[in-house]
Amino acid sequence: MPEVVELPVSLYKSETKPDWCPGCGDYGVLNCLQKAVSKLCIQPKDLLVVSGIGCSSNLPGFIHTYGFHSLHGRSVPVATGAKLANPDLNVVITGGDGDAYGIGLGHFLHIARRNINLTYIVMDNQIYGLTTGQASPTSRKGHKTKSTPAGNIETPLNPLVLAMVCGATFVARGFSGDANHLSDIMAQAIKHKGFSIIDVFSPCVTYNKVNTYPWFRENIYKLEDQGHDRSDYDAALKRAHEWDTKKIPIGVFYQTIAPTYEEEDVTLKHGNPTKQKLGLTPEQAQGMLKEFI
Ligand SMILES: Cc1ncc(C[n+]2csc(CCOP(=O)(O)OP(=O)(O)O)c2C)c(N)n1
Ligand code: SF4
Repeated sequence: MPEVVELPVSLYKSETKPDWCPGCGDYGVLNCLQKAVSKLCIQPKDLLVVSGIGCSSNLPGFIHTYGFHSLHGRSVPVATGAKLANPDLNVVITGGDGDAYGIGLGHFLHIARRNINLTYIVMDNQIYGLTTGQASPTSRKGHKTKSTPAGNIETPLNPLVLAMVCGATFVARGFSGDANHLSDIMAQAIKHKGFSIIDVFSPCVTYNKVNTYPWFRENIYKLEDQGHDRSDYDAALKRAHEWDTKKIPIGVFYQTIAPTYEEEDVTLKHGNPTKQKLGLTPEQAQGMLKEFI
Protein backbone atom coordinates (compact mmCIF):
# COMPACT_ATOMS: atom_id res chain seq x y z
CA MET A 1 0.00 0.00 0.00
CA PRO A 2 1.36 3.49 -0.82
CA GLU A 3 2.54 5.48 2.18
CA VAL A 4 0.17 8.34 3.19
CA VAL A 5 2.20 11.52 2.86
CA GLU A 6 -0.52 13.97 3.78
CA LEU A 7 -4.28 14.10 4.25
CA PRO A 8 -6.48 16.26 1.99
CA VAL A 9 -6.98 19.80 3.33
CA SER A 10 -10.69 19.43 2.45
CA LEU A 11 -11.00 17.01 5.39
CA TYR A 12 -10.76 19.97 7.79
CA LYS A 13 -13.19 22.26 5.94
CA SER A 14 -16.23 23.01 8.08
CA GLU A 15 -19.76 23.38 6.72
CA THR A 16 -19.91 26.68 8.62
CA LYS A 17 -18.15 29.37 6.60
CA PRO A 18 -16.19 32.09 8.42
CA ASP A 19 -18.04 35.36 9.03
CA TRP A 20 -14.90 37.45 9.30
CA CYS A 21 -14.74 40.71 7.32
CA PRO A 22 -13.48 40.21 3.75
CA GLY A 23 -9.68 40.45 3.89
CA CYS A 24 -9.34 39.73 7.63
CA GLY A 25 -5.97 38.14 8.40
CA ASP A 26 -7.68 35.33 10.28
CA TYR A 27 -8.65 33.62 6.99
CA GLY A 28 -4.95 33.06 6.32
CA VAL A 29 -4.42 31.62 9.79
CA LEU A 30 -7.33 29.20 9.39
CA ASN A 31 -6.07 28.04 5.97
CA CYS A 32 -2.54 27.59 7.30
CA LEU A 33 -3.75 25.56 10.28
CA GLN A 34 -5.76 23.27 7.98
CA LYS A 35 -2.72 22.91 5.74
CA ALA A 36 -0.39 22.19 8.67
CA VAL A 37 -2.54 19.44 10.22
CA SER A 38 -3.10 17.86 6.81
CA LYS A 39 0.68 17.83 6.26
CA LEU A 40 1.13 16.16 9.66
CA CYS A 41 -1.62 13.59 8.86
CA ILE A 42 -3.55 14.45 12.02
CA GLN A 43 -7.08 13.07 11.67
CA PRO A 44 -9.88 15.51 12.61
CA LYS A 45 -10.91 13.13 15.44
CA ASP A 46 -7.45 13.47 16.99
CA LEU A 47 -7.44 17.27 17.05
CA LEU A 48 -9.08 19.66 19.50
CA VAL A 49 -9.08 23.41 18.83
CA VAL A 50 -9.87 25.57 21.87
CA SER A 51 -10.47 29.32 21.90
CA GLY A 52 -11.59 32.21 24.10
CA ILE A 53 -13.73 35.09 22.80
CA GLY A 54 -13.02 37.50 19.94
CA CYS A 55 -13.23 37.53 16.13
CA SER A 56 -10.17 35.26 16.02
CA SER A 57 -11.58 33.05 18.76
CA ASN A 58 -14.43 32.08 16.45
CA LEU A 59 -11.94 29.91 14.54
CA PRO A 60 -12.91 26.51 16.08
CA GLY A 61 -16.34 26.95 14.47
CA PHE A 62 -14.74 27.05 11.02
CA ILE A 63 -12.57 23.94 11.14
CA HIS A 64 -13.82 20.37 10.97
CA THR A 65 -12.31 18.96 14.19
CA TYR A 66 -13.35 18.87 17.83
CA GLY A 67 -13.71 22.44 19.09
CA PHE A 68 -14.36 24.33 22.31
CA HIS A 69 -15.31 28.03 22.31
CA SER A 70 -14.70 28.98 25.94
CA LEU A 71 -14.88 32.26 27.88
CA HIS A 72 -12.86 35.41 27.17
CA GLY A 73 -9.26 34.71 28.29
CA ARG A 74 -10.00 31.19 29.50
CA SER A 75 -8.91 29.03 26.57
CA VAL A 76 -5.66 28.00 28.26
CA PRO A 77 -7.16 26.32 31.36
CA VAL A 78 -9.76 24.57 29.19
CA ALA A 79 -7.07 23.31 26.79
CA THR A 80 -4.85 22.27 29.70
CA GLY A 81 -7.64 20.19 31.21
CA ALA A 82 -8.39 18.51 27.90
CA LYS A 83 -4.75 17.73 27.21
CA LEU A 84 -4.07 16.29 30.66
CA ALA A 85 -7.25 14.21 30.57
CA ASN A 86 -6.32 12.79 27.17
CA PRO A 87 -2.65 13.37 26.30
CA ASP A 88 -3.06 11.52 22.98
CA LEU A 89 -5.16 14.40 21.68
CA ASN A 90 -3.44 17.12 19.64
CA VAL A 91 -4.57 20.35 21.30
CA VAL A 92 -4.26 23.73 19.59
CA ILE A 93 -5.37 26.99 21.22
CA THR A 94 -6.43 29.85 18.96
CA GLY A 95 -7.36 33.41 19.91
CA GLY A 96 -6.52 37.09 19.74
CA ASP A 97 -4.00 39.39 21.40
CA GLY A 98 -6.67 40.75 23.76
CA ASP A 99 -7.73 37.26 24.74
CA ALA A 100 -4.17 35.93 25.19
CA TYR A 101 -2.23 38.91 26.49
CA GLY A 102 -4.97 40.96 28.19
CA ILE A 103 -7.61 39.09 30.16
CA GLY A 104 -5.81 35.75 29.64
CA LEU A 105 -2.27 36.89 30.45
CA GLY A 106 -1.97 35.06 33.78
CA HIS A 107 -2.84 31.78 32.13
CA PHE A 108 -0.44 32.49 29.25
CA LEU A 109 2.53 32.88 31.60
CA HIS A 110 1.74 29.69 33.47
CA ILE A 111 1.26 27.57 30.41
CA ALA A 112 4.64 28.72 29.11
CA ARG A 113 6.41 27.63 32.30
CA ARG A 114 4.59 24.28 32.55
CA ASN A 115 5.73 23.03 29.14
CA ILE A 116 2.51 21.15 28.44
CA ASN A 117 2.62 19.60 24.98
CA LEU A 118 0.21 21.88 23.14
CA THR A 119 0.31 24.77 20.67
CA TYR A 120 -0.96 28.32 21.09
CA ILE A 121 -1.67 30.35 17.94
CA VAL A 122 -2.35 34.01 18.73
CA MET A 123 -3.87 36.11 15.94
CA ASP A 124 -2.24 39.38 16.89
CA ASN A 125 -3.90 42.35 15.14
CA GLN A 126 -2.85 44.93 17.75
CA ILE A 127 -6.52 45.79 18.38
CA TYR A 128 -9.75 44.47 19.88
CA GLY A 129 -11.63 43.51 16.72
CA LEU A 130 -14.86 41.98 18.02
CA THR A 131 -15.61 44.91 20.33
CA THR A 132 -15.00 47.33 17.42
CA GLY A 133 -11.51 48.69 17.66
CA GLN A 134 -10.30 49.52 21.17
CA ALA A 135 -6.58 49.42 22.04
CA SER A 136 -5.17 46.02 23.03
CA PRO A 137 -2.06 45.05 25.01
CA THR A 138 -0.03 44.94 21.78
CA SER A 139 -1.28 48.27 20.32
CA ARG A 140 1.74 50.45 19.72
CA LYS A 141 2.39 53.62 21.69
CA GLY A 142 0.71 56.60 20.02
CA HIS A 143 -1.83 54.44 18.11
CA LYS A 144 -5.15 56.29 17.81
CA THR A 145 -7.98 53.86 18.43
CA LYS A 146 -11.58 54.11 19.55
CA SER A 147 -10.51 53.92 23.20
CA THR A 148 -7.36 56.04 22.73
CA PRO A 149 -8.47 58.89 20.44
CA ALA A 150 -5.51 61.05 21.50
CA GLY A 151 -3.04 58.19 20.95
CA ASN A 152 -2.23 55.16 23.11
CA ILE A 153 -0.09 56.19 26.10
CA GLU A 154 0.67 52.62 27.21
CA THR A 155 3.83 50.68 26.37
CA PRO A 156 2.91 47.51 24.46
CA LEU A 157 3.90 44.20 25.96
CA ASN A 158 6.16 41.85 24.07
CA PRO A 159 4.58 38.38 23.92
CA LEU A 160 7.67 36.59 22.61
CA VAL A 161 9.92 37.95 25.35
CA LEU A 162 7.30 37.08 27.95
CA ALA A 163 6.96 33.53 26.63
CA MET A 164 10.73 33.07 26.58
CA VAL A 165 11.40 34.35 30.09
CA CYS A 166 8.61 32.10 31.38
CA GLY A 167 10.27 29.03 29.87
CA ALA A 168 8.40 28.36 26.62
CA THR A 169 10.31 25.76 24.60
CA PHE A 170 9.15 26.82 21.10
CA VAL A 171 8.66 30.51 20.35
CA ALA A 172 7.79 31.80 16.89
CA ARG A 173 6.16 34.63 14.97
CA GLY A 174 4.40 34.41 11.62
CA PHE A 175 2.46 36.61 9.19
CA SER A 176 -0.91 35.58 7.85
CA GLY A 177 0.00 37.16 4.49
CA ASP A 178 2.76 34.57 3.98
CA ALA A 179 0.90 31.25 3.90
CA ASN A 180 3.77 28.86 3.08
CA HIS A 181 5.98 30.30 5.80
CA LEU A 182 3.19 30.34 8.40
CA SER A 183 1.86 26.84 7.73
CA ASP A 184 5.41 25.51 7.91
CA ILE A 185 5.92 27.17 11.33
CA MET A 186 2.58 25.75 12.50
CA ALA A 187 3.56 22.23 11.47
CA GLN A 188 6.85 22.58 13.34
CA ALA A 189 5.08 23.97 16.41
CA ILE A 190 2.50 21.15 16.52
CA LYS A 191 5.25 18.57 16.06
CA HIS A 192 7.35 20.15 18.83
CA LYS A 193 7.41 18.20 22.11
CA GLY A 194 6.30 20.75 24.74
CA PHE A 195 4.57 24.11 24.75
CA SER A 196 4.77 26.06 21.49
CA ILE A 197 3.59 29.59 20.86
CA ILE A 198 3.19 31.36 17.53
CA ASP A 199 2.32 35.04 17.59
CA VAL A 200 0.82 35.71 14.16
CA PHE A 201 0.52 39.14 12.59
CA SER A 202 -3.06 38.89 11.39
CA PRO A 203 -4.29 42.30 10.17
CA CYS A 204 -7.70 43.62 11.22
CA VAL A 205 -8.64 45.36 7.98
CA THR A 206 -11.64 47.08 9.54
CA TYR A 207 -10.34 48.69 12.74
CA ASN A 208 -6.55 48.82 12.46
CA LYS A 209 -5.54 51.16 9.65
CA VAL A 210 -1.90 51.31 10.83
CA ASN A 211 -0.70 47.68 11.00
CA THR A 212 -1.94 46.70 7.54
CA TYR A 213 -0.74 44.04 5.06
CA PRO A 214 1.45 46.55 3.16
CA TRP A 215 2.80 47.89 6.47
CA PHE A 216 3.87 44.39 7.57
CA ARG A 217 5.30 43.56 4.15
CA GLU A 218 7.40 46.73 4.41
CA ASN A 219 8.52 46.10 7.98
CA ILE A 220 9.13 42.38 8.47
CA TYR A 221 12.06 40.14 7.60
CA LYS A 222 12.68 36.40 8.03
CA LEU A 223 15.03 35.15 10.72
CA GLU A 224 16.15 32.24 8.55
CA ASP A 225 17.43 34.69 5.91
CA GLN A 226 19.83 36.05 8.54
CA GLY A 227 21.23 32.71 9.71
CA HIS A 228 19.56 32.94 13.13
CA ASP A 229 20.38 30.02 15.47
CA ARG A 230 17.10 29.04 17.17
CA SER A 231 18.92 27.11 19.91
CA ASP A 232 20.69 30.28 21.12
CA TYR A 233 18.50 31.69 23.90
CA ASP A 234 20.31 35.04 24.22
CA ALA A 235 20.29 35.64 20.47
CA ALA A 236 16.58 34.79 20.33
CA LEU A 237 15.78 37.19 23.16
CA LYS A 238 17.71 39.94 21.41
CA ARG A 239 15.76 39.34 18.18
CA ALA A 240 12.48 39.29 20.07
CA HIS A 241 13.26 42.83 21.33
CA GLU A 242 13.75 44.18 17.81
CA TRP A 243 10.25 45.53 17.07
CA ASP A 244 10.90 49.09 18.28
CA THR A 245 14.46 49.44 17.06
CA LYS A 246 14.76 47.77 13.68
CA LYS A 247 12.68 45.83 11.18
CA ILE A 248 10.50 43.12 12.74
CA PRO A 249 11.68 39.50 12.59
CA ILE A 250 9.35 36.58 11.85
CA GLY A 251 10.18 32.86 11.98
CA VAL A 252 11.21 30.51 14.77
CA PHE A 253 13.06 32.50 17.42
CA TYR A 254 13.75 29.77 19.93
CA GLN A 255 13.42 26.01 20.30
CA THR A 256 14.77 23.71 22.96
CA ILE A 257 14.09 20.24 24.34
CA ALA A 258 12.89 19.90 27.94
CA PRO A 259 10.74 17.38 29.81
CA THR A 260 7.05 18.04 29.33
CA TYR A 261 4.55 18.38 32.16
CA GLU A 262 2.96 15.10 31.09
CA GLU A 263 6.28 13.27 31.28
CA GLU A 264 6.91 14.49 34.83
CA ASP A 265 3.42 14.13 36.27
CA VAL A 266 3.15 11.21 38.68
CA THR A 267 -0.04 9.85 37.08
CA LEU A 268 0.44 10.83 33.45
CA LYS A 269 3.91 9.32 33.22
CA HIS A 270 2.17 5.92 33.37
CA GLY A 271 0.27 6.77 30.19
CA ASN A 272 -3.04 8.15 29.03
CA PRO A 273 -5.47 8.17 32.01
CA THR A 274 -8.41 7.36 29.74
CA LYS A 275 -6.68 4.03 28.97
CA GLN A 276 -5.71 3.09 32.52
CA LYS A 277 -7.68 0.78 34.78
CA LEU A 278 -9.29 2.48 37.78
CA GLY A 279 -8.54 -0.48 40.05
CA LEU A 280 -12.09 -0.50 41.48
CA THR A 281 -14.45 -3.45 41.81
CA PRO A 282 -17.84 -3.04 40.03
CA GLU A 283 -19.45 -2.58 43.47
CA GLN A 284 -17.01 0.17 44.41
CA ALA A 285 -17.57 1.85 41.04
CA GLN A 286 -21.35 1.71 41.49
CA GLY A 287 -20.96 3.22 44.98
CA MET A 288 -18.93 6.10 43.60
CA LEU A 289 -21.40 6.69 40.79
CA LYS A 290 -24.23 6.84 43.33
CA GLU A 291 -22.31 9.29 45.49
CA PHE A 292 -21.33 11.69 42.71
CA ILE A 293 -23.99 11.40 40.03
C1 LIG B 1 -15.22 38.75 30.68
C2 LIG B 1 -15.36 39.49 29.39
N1 LIG B 1 -14.86 40.75 29.30
C3 LIG B 1 -14.98 41.43 28.14
C4 LIG B 1 -15.59 40.88 27.07
C5 LIG B 1 -15.73 41.67 25.79
N2 LIG B 1 -14.80 41.22 24.76
C6 LIG B 1 -15.17 40.31 23.86
S1 LIG B 1 -13.97 40.01 22.73
C7 LIG B 1 -12.94 41.12 23.47
C8 LIG B 1 -11.58 41.43 22.90
C9 LIG B 1 -11.24 40.69 21.68
O1 LIG B 1 -10.00 41.09 21.20
P1 LIG B 1 -8.94 40.06 20.70
O2 LIG B 1 -8.76 38.97 21.68
O3 LIG B 1 -7.71 40.82 20.36
O4 LIG B 1 -9.61 39.39 19.45
P2 LIG B 1 -10.02 39.95 18.01
O5 LIG B 1 -11.51 40.23 18.09
O6 LIG B 1 -9.22 41.17 17.72
O7 LIG B 1 -9.71 38.82 17.11
C10 LIG B 1 -13.54 41.70 24.58
C11 LIG B 1 -12.91 42.73 25.44
C12 LIG B 1 -16.10 39.55 27.19
N3 LIG B 1 -16.68 38.93 26.18
N4 LIG B 1 -15.97 38.91 28.37
S1 SF4 C 1 -13.31 43.26 12.82
FE1 SF4 C 1 -11.17 42.95 12.27
S2 SF4 C 1 -10.54 41.08 13.35
FE2 SF4 C 1 -12.78 41.15 13.29
S3 SF4 C 1 -13.34 39.98 11.47
FE3 SF4 C 1 -13.26 42.13 10.89
S4 SF4 C 1 -11.18 42.39 10.11
FE4 SF4 C 1 -11.19 40.50 11.29
